[in-house]
Amino acid sequence: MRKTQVGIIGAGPAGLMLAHLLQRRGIESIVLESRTRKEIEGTIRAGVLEQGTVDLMNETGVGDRLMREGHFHHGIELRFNRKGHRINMHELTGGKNVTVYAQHEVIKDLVAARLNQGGEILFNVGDVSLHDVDTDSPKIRFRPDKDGEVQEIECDYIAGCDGFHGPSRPAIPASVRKEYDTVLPYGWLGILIEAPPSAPELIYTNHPRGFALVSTRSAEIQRLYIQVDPKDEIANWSDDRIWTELHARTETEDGWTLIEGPIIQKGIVSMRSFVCDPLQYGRLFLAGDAAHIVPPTGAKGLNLAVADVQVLARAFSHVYQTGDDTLLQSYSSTCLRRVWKAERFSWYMTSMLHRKAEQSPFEQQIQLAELDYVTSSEAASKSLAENYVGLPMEYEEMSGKISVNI
Ligand code: FAS
Ligand code: PHB
Repeated sequence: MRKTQVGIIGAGPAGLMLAHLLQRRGIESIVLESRTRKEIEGTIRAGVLEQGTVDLMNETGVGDRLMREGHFHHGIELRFNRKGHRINMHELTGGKNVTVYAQHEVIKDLVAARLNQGGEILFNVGDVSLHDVDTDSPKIRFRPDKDGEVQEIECDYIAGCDGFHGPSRPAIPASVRKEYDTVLPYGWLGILIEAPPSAPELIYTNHPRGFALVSTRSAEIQRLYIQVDPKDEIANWSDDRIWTELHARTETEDGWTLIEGPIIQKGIVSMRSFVCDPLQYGRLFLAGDAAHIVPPTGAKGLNLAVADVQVLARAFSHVYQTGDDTLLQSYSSTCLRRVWKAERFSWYMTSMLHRKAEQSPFEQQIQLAELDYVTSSEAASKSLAENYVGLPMEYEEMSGKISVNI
């Protein structure tokens, strides 16, 4: 039977960043991924990295391409009543930014670093299951290449980084798990187009026809979203119909226009807010989407995953260095403080910008008042800015209860 110190299920941002942070601390891990390398490096998902995520990638030697190819944004625009209002986050947060750099590019950088350093990623595995997670020797069983003979890895610990639909969260007994789950009445229809940017920064719009977001991927590829019914199907959306909605929802009284281009990818994602509590059970630790989901409006999903594994890597490092598992025992409570603040912010941005089908005139006025307030009050815009660029990490040892040198 194979052995490793940390068995990691899932090669998304959580699993790959955890493996990378552990490798730098001399802690051995094996990453098991159900898809192929080509598939995970081609999955179009998140686009915005918080300052802390960018800093971590640079501090740990995987930020070179990000610094060359990323787009550093000092602000965002909130657009309502056909007018744009810029939130200068750089100024409001004492110099922090967000960086637009696609999630699949982060995945490519982390996979390359992992393999170049001789780390192990088992791609295309099948039938992954977790066993004995409440003992000192938890195990992962799986089939290599989807249909090989079942193999087993004995671990000191297991990190469940397998996303919302993976097997790790269900390995925490239902009697132990408390799940907070809200499916939101909004979907996002996202497109990738071949065109130059229409604006220097991201534009979030609140419009009677629904929310729209103008984002970017590069000087040649743009990422655009419109709010749709989450039950709608992409087959109902011709390119013309998508452009009609995008132009209508982003129009301004000074005639700003969205630059069109060939649509090279389109799809609809539904939206939910979800938190599992606790994030740990025995020697199983959940991180990222396996533990929590946020609506994408606040651009938090990927960044929360990275924040979780920063806490987890420090806790693993501390226990291997000292034998003291205090940080491991407080992993869930430490992460959940940040998770709930990100849930709050994502809910706030989503509620402020999306139009419910049966929205009352009063609710519409309250939304517009919130937008007017957050774009005209320094205190309110500072609050939005500090959440958008990413709240500071909070580690258990900051409470002074424990000193850690990792
Ligand atoms: P991930 O889901 O990224 O990774 C989990 C990995 O585990 C996957 O590679 C999966 O193949 C693997 N896995 C699953 N089951 C397995 C099994 N049984 N065995 C082995 N491996 C298994 N966030 C934003 O901030 N902005 C966005 O615009 C945005 N858009 C999104 C669009 C979509 C369609 C989705 C689904 C999510 C989006 N998100 C967005 C959220 C997303 O970026 C996640 O927050 C982020 O990927 C979380 O990273 P992980 O926790 O690593 O989970
Ligand atoms: C994206 O570019 O995919 C993106 C940007 C900002 C968000 C969500 C998604 O809030």
